[in-house]
Amino acid sequence: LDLELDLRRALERNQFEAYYQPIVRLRDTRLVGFEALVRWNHPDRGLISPAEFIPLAEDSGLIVPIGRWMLDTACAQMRRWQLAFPRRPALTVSVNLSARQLTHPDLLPEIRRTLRESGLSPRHLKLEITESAAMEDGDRAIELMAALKRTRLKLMLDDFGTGYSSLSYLHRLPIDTLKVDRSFIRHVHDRAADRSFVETILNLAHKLGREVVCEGVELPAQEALLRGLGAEFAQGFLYSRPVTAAQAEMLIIDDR
Ligand code: G
Ligand code: G
Ligand code: NA
Ligand code: MN
Repeated sequence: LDLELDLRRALERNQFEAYYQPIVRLRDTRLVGFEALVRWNHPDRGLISPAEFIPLAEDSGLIVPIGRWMLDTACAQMRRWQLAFPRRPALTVSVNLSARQLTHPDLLPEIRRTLRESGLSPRHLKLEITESAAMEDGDRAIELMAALKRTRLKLMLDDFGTGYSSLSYLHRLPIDTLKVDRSFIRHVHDRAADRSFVETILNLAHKLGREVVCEGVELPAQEALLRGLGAEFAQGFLYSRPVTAAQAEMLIIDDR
């Protein structure tokens, strides 16, 4: 369709922009890093949400060059911030990987190249892989994730709770962090069943030695409850919406 043709040209026309959403440590709500989220600034249609064009990019294979651009952009940006803010050396950036990218033969060499060219240390890069992408090609996905781990970067399991991964599969995945999907956070403060569900995920994650990011935190009541349950990190509109790099930089400066 037209949109796919436009998408094909969007990279060379510089129409993508990286937005950044803060991730905070719940203990003291200090900034620990950002999730990088792509935006498409379409000349006629304005800003198009990735929810609209990522599926198209995946079907057409365009997700591979778009993903490469995102990885380059996010790593270079985080390296610039580390140089500009030497008192914040631990900040990390997370980049989303779709199933199509995970199984692409060039993924590992591309990531090594990006790290080398940007000068970013791998421990400051996190890759977000959805539960469904991790399960799509079971054993192969585990092998790829293990290879990624050998480059010393961190892996996060995204949208956790929305897929159907078994406990034994979860146990085998070489991930560092679980991101609890925001659908479970929405009523964590006012529905006992949702609180029990999140509590169980937290117990499970911690027994397996994984840390947890709670997505979609919008209310102080949700934050207080999650802190009480021992969740390490949170992300959501309570802290900030996804913002431009310039606005994200102000958030780093304001974080004391
Ligand atoms: O930013 P927003 O919350 O509108 O993102 C909507 C969806 O698009 C989310 O599921 C998010 O993970 C996905 N998404 C955003 N940026 C990227 C990206 O760079 N690569 C991939 N594969 N998915 C992305
Ligand atoms: O699938 P993924 O977890 O990557 O999705 C990220 C998406 O979630 C982005 O589109 C972002 O705008 C959205 N998002 C981030 N924080 C919140 C929040 O607190 N509430 C809601 N409703 N959406 C959020
Ligand atoms: Na994500
Ligand atoms: Mn997510």
